[in-house]
Amino acid sequence: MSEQYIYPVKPEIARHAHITEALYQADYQRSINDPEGFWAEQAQRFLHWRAPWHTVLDYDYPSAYIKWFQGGRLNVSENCLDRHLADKGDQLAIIWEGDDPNQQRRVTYKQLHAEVCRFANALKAQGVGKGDHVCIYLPMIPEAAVAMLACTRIGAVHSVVFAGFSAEALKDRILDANCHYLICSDEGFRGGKTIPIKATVDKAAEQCPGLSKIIVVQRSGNPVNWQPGRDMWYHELLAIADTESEPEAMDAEDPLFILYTSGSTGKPKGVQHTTGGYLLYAAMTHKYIFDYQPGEIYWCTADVGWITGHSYVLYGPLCNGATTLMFEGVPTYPAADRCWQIVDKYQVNIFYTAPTAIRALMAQGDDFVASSDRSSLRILGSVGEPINSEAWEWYYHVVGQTRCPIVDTWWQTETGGILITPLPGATELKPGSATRPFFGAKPEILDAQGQVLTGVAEGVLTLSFPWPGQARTVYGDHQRFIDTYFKAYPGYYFTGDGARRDEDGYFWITGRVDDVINVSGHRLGTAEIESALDLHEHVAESAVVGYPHDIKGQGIYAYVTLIVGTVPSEELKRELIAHVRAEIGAIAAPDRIQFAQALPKTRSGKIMRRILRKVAANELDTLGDTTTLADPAVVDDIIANRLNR
Ligand code: 6R9
Repeated sequence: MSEQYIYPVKPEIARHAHITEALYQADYQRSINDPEGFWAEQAQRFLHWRAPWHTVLDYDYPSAYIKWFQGGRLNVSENCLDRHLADKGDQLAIIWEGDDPNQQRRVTYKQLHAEVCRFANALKAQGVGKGDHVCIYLPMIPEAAVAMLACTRIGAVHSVVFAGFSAEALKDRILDANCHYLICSDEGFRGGKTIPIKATVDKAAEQCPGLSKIIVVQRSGNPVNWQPGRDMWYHELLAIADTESEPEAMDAEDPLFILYTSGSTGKPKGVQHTTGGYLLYAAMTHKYIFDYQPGEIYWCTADVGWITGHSYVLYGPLCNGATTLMFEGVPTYPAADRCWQIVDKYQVNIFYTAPTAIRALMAQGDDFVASSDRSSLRILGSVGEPINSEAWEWYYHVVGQTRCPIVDTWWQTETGGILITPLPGATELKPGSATRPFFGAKPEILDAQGQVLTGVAEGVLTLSFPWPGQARTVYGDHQRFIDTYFKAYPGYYFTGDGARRDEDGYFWITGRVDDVINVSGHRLGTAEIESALDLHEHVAESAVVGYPHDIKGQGIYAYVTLIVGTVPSEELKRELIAHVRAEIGAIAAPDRIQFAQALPKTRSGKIMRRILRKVAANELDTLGDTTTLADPAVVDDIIANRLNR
């Protein structure tokens, strides 16, 4: 990497930054040499505790036993709301911008606290208690924040399901997490379209006998089906709810939420996070990585249905008493200048989004950006997938006018918060590199045999020591948690990502090394999409791989063999795409479907995905060894009929 690609720290940012290079060096060393002392100090600084902990950390990676701040008691909503009332009661907690540019709401800490207290009481009145599981299927409206915080107030565990998932996917998640309660809206709005939320819930609920109460937020006001006794209006429950609510003092290790994510097998994993460690990690990373300063307007574009929405729309910012912007819509509606209009409208200082959005906006041309002022912007962030240097440079030069450092933040649902990232006042930037570990993070690159590689190296990315935000288990399947993350490389947490470390010790994430693909920053297991396709009556077998896609990062390429006698057609392709949408959701719809006579398999019957990936990427000269194939002619047919050329 030559010098010209290094962007030095900006003195004007470093001058007021929470963390400078000298501080980073000193505190990073301390966080590694004395993790317990370091984290105890942070836990005191960032959180309000009802009772002190007796043990900072107790862990055993082989059995995936991880406990932080045992004995400590605290409440998440109290930390995010009550303790700000004295000095920030009238400050905005949430700025909400509707899909329709003429709709907005401003919610102060006082107002948010009042509504959360009332809704917490409403939930209690419906029988929701400590430890109960509540499914939340809501669009990006302030009530999503209220619902999540109200759960934490009474010690209920939320499982937020992204409102773009289908009824089928929602049903699976309700059943797996054993939710008896669900909170949704009548409808949602996105990009000018109306999304049928309650209707989807009704369909899922048909197959969820345990789901006894559904609370519905009125968003559109259009009529929806109603099952008296089961369905209740949010506003009606609020109207009769008490305003006083004592937060439940939770154990630091009590479950806080479950969030489903894709793995390399077909069944999504309910990643479980706990109370104390997660909140500390979300708050501390938010403050230092975005260099959040009091009074600033902070906007993370993620949906609350993903971990980024949990940690960096809601919990981190609110725990720090920040003003967080929640956007209901999409970056291209009504036009591709929407984000910058919003930045100007609310004088946003910190903007955090995904590379796929940056690439989509870049493709629309600079005029959409140039028509706005954006001088309020100070820090830019990126998350969800590797950012290509072209998109990075555009983000830096065009959006940020070379004024704003970009924090390229690497992390995962399972890590709870950011682990590898630049710090605005400390880190020299290299476009495309997530740079260096955050405090307490000990990334190691291992080779396939599990040997630790030092210096300049490329291999699988692991972490050799716990951090407070780390997930504690997969709900209902601790063995799967062990098998997925702690078995392949004993003594290490295995991320599923590959990485390279350069001569400056900077990390470059190279992408997933398992059968997970990253489409527009969304994690999808290829096995999940295959199972959906295989359910279709005309499908004999399928294999799904990712291929390079200009906007989405990776597109979905499905190879499908049909039941004998089925005639392949464009119409059938459309039907299969619609079928996957119905089974999982629009985010999983294949971009390309290739009908094949057969799939390339080894003699032992394993599909050779390596070859399918190469064909999908149109990299035919690097197909590699095909001699282990049972029938090499199969590949010739697949190459002849490939769609990407
Ligand atoms: C936060 C989030 C996690 C996977 C992760 C990796 C990819 C996320 C990245 C990145 C390169 C970054 N990923 N951030 N790759 N650079 N800055 O996205 O969580 O949905 O669980 O996805 O996303 O492959 O393993 P999640």
